This record gives sequence, structure tokens and C-alpha cells, in this order.
Amino acid sequence: MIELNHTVCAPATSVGAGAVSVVRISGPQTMAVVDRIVRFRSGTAAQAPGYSLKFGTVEGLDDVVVALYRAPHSYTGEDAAEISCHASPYIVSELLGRLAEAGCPLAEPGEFTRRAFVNGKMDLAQAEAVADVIASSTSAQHRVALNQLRGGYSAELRGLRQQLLELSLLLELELDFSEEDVEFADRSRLRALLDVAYTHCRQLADSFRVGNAIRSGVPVAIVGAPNSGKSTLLNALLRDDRAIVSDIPGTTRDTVEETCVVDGILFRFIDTAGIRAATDEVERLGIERTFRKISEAEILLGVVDITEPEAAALKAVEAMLERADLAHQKLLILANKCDKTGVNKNVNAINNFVLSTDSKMNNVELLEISAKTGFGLDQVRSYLSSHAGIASASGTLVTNARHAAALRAAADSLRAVSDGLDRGLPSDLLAEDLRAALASLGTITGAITTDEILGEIFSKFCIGK
Ligand SMILES: Nc1nc2c(ncn2[C@@H]2O[C@H](COP(=O)(O)OP(=O)(O)OP(=O)(O)O)[C@@H](O)[C@H]2O)c(=O)[nH]1
Ligand SMILES: [Mg+2]
Repeated sequence: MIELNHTVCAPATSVGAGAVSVVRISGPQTMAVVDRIVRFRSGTAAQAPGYSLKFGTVEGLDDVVVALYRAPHSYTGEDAAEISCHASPYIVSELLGRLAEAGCPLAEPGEFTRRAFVNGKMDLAQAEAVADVIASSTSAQHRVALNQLRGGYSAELRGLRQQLLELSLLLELELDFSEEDVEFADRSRLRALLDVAYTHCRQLADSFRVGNAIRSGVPVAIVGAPNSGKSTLLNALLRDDRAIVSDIPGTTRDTVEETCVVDGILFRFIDTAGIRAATDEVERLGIERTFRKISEAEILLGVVDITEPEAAALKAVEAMLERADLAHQKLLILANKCDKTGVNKNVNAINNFVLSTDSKMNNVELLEISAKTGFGLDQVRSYLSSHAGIASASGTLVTNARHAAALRAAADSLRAVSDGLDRGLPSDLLAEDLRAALASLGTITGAITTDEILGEIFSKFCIGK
């Protein structure tokens, strides 16, 4: 539990390289604490108005510039100060030490943002977006996080909540009337509102698939027979020697995951164990995991060694087509090792085979590559960025698993209300499910919250934020 009447401090910039470091202070005693450790050229922090910059000296340590904020016009909503000093780890730690002596202990991770939430400067969804904005490494991640930070997402949730409140109002009305045994006007208005709210909830919950892809990377599983060149392809795409490559079939026994940005989109590549009848328990477990990863992927890169005998190559392709869920996944078959000379290459046979299977062809494509020389990999990259399915994403995207779960729970409760309506249940029972839906939504913005939820969220922040 955060003690709001404490004044706390923390380094706000990362310790290490850089010209300037900032130490942040927040809480009711801020001005007094600052005056205790900084001697200003003129006046004191206590006398200074908000948004002022003062130059001063920390005795025997450094010359500093202090930005002063007055409640509620600061990040936390409290009196606050930022001391800019030279970026020396020694100076920063000495400064923190003197602050502690002056009665200002170190803040917990995320404490400043938590205070901002508690003081009503932002809601919980916005507070969580702060961490996402800091962590964003692609333009798409930044765009989504910024929208959430600026409250676009919260506004949408408020709209949804409003709809539910309206629904419960209608139900209450019916409750009041039922006592007098008055036949309530038809429930069609209720039904219409309910449908809108349910659809909205579902859409937001479903947007997590794309939102999560933007945040954690679009999952791409690299699959195929042992020795087809999956790990070589992974390394080539990452431009890094991440996975072990060898000519021994069964080299990769566990899945290997690594993210990489292609054309501004974050991808999560998953190299898998080659699928075959396992020779031992470890390999069997690896293959099991491979199957799981395949089912979670958005895109499958199916690697085929085209120098294998035709029957073996076709069998490998057949296995991929069987594994892929082509209604939801895209499969790019990669005819690999096309650099090899003096061997029969089965590209045409594979192509004809794929064409002959009428498996939702829209989602299957074939490319000739050499994972070893890099031939064709640019085409693989452009395939990936154009098939990631997030470029076209518009509207609000849910990127947070906690929010997605809350939205799904809300949608489920609304579904229960709707079922209850169908079965002609009395309003008080319907109202109960509706309250559950409201409660689920409330946990997202923090309208309803517990210390446990807050602790869980803010402990993931860095110190000083
Ligand atoms: N000539 C040629 N050899 C390749 C190519 N890609 C992979 N290889 C070779 O094929 C062998 C197997 O490569 P890996 O990348 O380990 O294959 P894998 O599919 O990961 O194999 P497992 O992990 O055992 O399932 C290695 O000797 C690679 O050097 C290619 O494009 N051309
Ligand atoms: Mg491998």
C-alpha cells in the first residue's frame, strides 16, 4: 500500500551514459526536502511558484537545475520537483542518499504513475499505457500506446459503460413496475441496447488478437521436416546466429523464439522441431510443443527441402497443409535449398501438388528460396509485412491481456443477460448479470479496483516512472 503522505524520490533517467540525469521527487514535503539539500542562488523552493526553474548547488557535489511543480499541476498531481544534475552514477546515488537523509525515501517501481492514478490524473488504462509507450519499439506499438495514454481508449470504454448503465436503468424501471404488476412495455428497446453493447464488447475483446500481435509481435511459426533448413531460415531472417544449424536431422528439439522488426512491424519468429516420428522422449516433447506453437501462429512458413526425392518433398508439403488451419492461418511454402546444383529440384511438382489440393488456396503461396545464400528472402520479408494483417487494423485495439480478459468476461455476462431475456427471466436476475458486466468493465479503467490489482500492475513499471 502506498502512503500518499510520504514524499518519495527516484532517478527518472537510466543510470549510465548521457549528459544529464534527473532525480524526481513527489509528495507534500517536496519543497521542504528540496530546500534541505539544494542552496539556490536566490530564494527557496518553498517560495517559488509552480512551473519554475531554479539554479542551485548541492553542497560539495554538483550544480543543479531544479524544476518545481505545484499540486495538482504535476505528473503525480502532488507537489513535485525534478533535479537535473550531471549524469554521473556517483552524483545520482549521492543525491538519493542525501534525499533519504532529508526524509525522502526511494519510490517503489511505478509509484509516481500509481500516485497519478490515485490522485485522478489518469485512469488505470492510461497508467498502464505509460509503460507501453516507454516500451514501444515500432511505430505501430507507439501509435496504439499513445492513443491509450491520451485517453482515446478510456473514452471508448466510458461510452460502453454508459450503455450498460442505461441498460440497468431500463431494468430497474421494470423492477419498480413489476411490484405493481404493471406489464412492462415490450423488451425490444432493452434487447436492442443489449445487442449493441454485446457487439461492442466482443469487438474490443477480439481486437486483442491484432493488438497483441502489435505489442508482442505477429507470431510466425517456421515448420517443416527435419533438416529442411528451418533454423537456417530463422537465423537468416534475424540476421543472427540464433539457432543451432547442422546437417543432423532433429537438431532443433525445443522451440526457439525471437522477435525482429520487418518493415516497421514486429514479428515473433518461432523455429520448431522438425516433425517426424520422434526417436526419443525429449524429441517427442519438442514435437508436441511444435504442434502447439503451430496452432498459435498467425503465419506459417513451411520449409521444404526441394532436393529431397519428390515423394518425400510432397509428403512434407502434405503434412503442412494438414497441420495448417487455413481458415485462420496463412501458409507460405518455401521451396528451400534452390542454390544446390547437380540435383533434381521438385519445385514444379510441389507447385502442382499444392494447386491440385483445393485447400482454400487463397491462403497458400509458394516461393523459391535459399536460406543459406539469402536468395528470395526479401520476397519472404515483403510477404510477411503484407500478410501480417495489422496494417489495415483501425479503430481501438486492445493490447493488454488483462483488459482482453475483462472484456471477454463482460461479453459473457451480457450474453447471459441476453439468454435470460430469451427465457423470460425476471428483471432482478438479469440485473445481476448486468452488474457483473459493469464490474468487469470497471476493472479496466480502475473504476473498480483492489490493492492487489494495483500492486500487480505497477510492480511491472521501472523505478522512477
Ligand atoms: N545448400 C543449402 N543448404 C541448406 C540451406 N538451408 C539449410 N541448409 C543446410 O541444411 C542442413 C539443415 O539445416 P537446419 O537449418 O539445421 O535444418 P532444420 O530444419 O532446422 O533441421 P532440424 O532442426 O533438425 O529439424 C544444414 O546443413 C544447413 O546448412 C540452403 O538454402 N541451401
Ligand atoms: Mg533446426
